[in-house]
Amino acid sequence: MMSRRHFLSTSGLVLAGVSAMSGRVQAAAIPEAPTTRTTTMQPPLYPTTGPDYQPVVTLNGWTLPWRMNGDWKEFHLLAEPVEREIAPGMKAHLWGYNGQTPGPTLEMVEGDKVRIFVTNRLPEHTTVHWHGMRVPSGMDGVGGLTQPHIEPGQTFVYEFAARDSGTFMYHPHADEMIQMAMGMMGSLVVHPRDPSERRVDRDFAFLMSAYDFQPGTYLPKVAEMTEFNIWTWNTRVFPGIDPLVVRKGDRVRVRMGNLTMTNHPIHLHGYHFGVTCTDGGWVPDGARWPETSIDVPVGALRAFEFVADEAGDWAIHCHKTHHAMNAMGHQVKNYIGVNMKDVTGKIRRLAPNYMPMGSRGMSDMGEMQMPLPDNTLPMVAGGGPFGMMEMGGMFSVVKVREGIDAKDYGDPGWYRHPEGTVAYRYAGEVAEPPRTGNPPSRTPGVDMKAVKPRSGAHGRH
Ligand SMILES: [Cu+2]
Repeated sequence: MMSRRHFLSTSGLVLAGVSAMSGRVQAAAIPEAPTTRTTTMQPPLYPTTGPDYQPVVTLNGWTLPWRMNGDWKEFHLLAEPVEREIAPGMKAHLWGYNGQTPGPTLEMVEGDKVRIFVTNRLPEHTTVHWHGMRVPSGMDGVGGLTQPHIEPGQTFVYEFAARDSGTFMYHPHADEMIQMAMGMMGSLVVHPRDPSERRVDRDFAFLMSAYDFQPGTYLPKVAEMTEFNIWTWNTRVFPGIDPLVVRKGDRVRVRMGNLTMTNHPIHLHGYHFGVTCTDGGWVPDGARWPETSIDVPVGALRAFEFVADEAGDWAIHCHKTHHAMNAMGHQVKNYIGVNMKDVTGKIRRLAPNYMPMGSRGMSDMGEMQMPLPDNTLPMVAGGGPFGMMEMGGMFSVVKVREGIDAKDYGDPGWYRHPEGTVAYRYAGEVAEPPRTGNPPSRTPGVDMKAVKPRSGAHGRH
């Protein structure tokens, strides 16, 4: 049995030790937890104290304001249920931080002493893991392993030094499958202490997450393993994802994290970029390699950089074609070349719920006024300056423009191509190409009326 006196002295020692190390704070000193529900990209948060840096811009998101308390940089994260518009026409009931999913981006500077208050307003316990950050073991946020879980209503305090600059993220390490399938995650960026080090003019950040929504519902299926149908950047899909607006000549960095359960090869048009950062740190200058697509593995972050010397509207998207597409795209049968008018009745008798893909391809889908259930999105959407883009999901546009302001991230509209620089229609005659060998047995575009069933195919005469 521990005597009261012994207890006091040991706990006093423990407290003194922690206090010397961490400056443990009183409950009354908790900073505010700002929240927002807007899905509009918030302007970058320029530092007002400490070293200068070029802040990141979070697609359809924001950076969490902090306060200085002595030499501690203090943040307050609020884990809570949120409502997120995935794109105009679809809202989702998810979990996140400070009114949003993903949570606000946390920005700090290499060497900062950081104190992060985490208040749990979820219906179940949680923790926060600082993915990629080198922190003391007890600050690593693995529920049950390095700390007790944060029960509903409780507030925990994380304290560590930001040892390395780079690209990181935060997410729960408690009931991971459910909490990440519900949208709990956020970006975390540590800027170099020397402002001239790895300086860029524009620095974009987003996290990839995937959801499984039955069309017309507001809650995702959280136990799904493979059949996700909403592929998002910062819990938004095209055409709801902010463009990456860039001034011509800017040095641009794009930081991406992957908290889905599959890899995403992210492809940028118009540029060759250098892969410059992973969650393991900066790629040394001489080891950077050129790419136009960078595969972001599961549970990893990648950043690439390029100098925006080519004006234009440049697509940036996941190269898995099903990931640049919204819900309902995956049960589709292939009816290319089939005259649907004649076979619709027959197919409906066999498969009452078939998805009537167009007989010319998927481009019909965006234009068709398909009756959709409430609160869902067409499989492909997005009107462009020349027509429908037949895209959804993980797709956006890097808009490089001459002469915009250094701090202007507003959508400049579609690119106005210089005269004579757009692919154009040839107005002359096109002769039948000479061919060798046997003609194909079935030509695309064949009318089903002309396809005679083989006699006896169904055992009848
Ligand atoms: Cu993908």
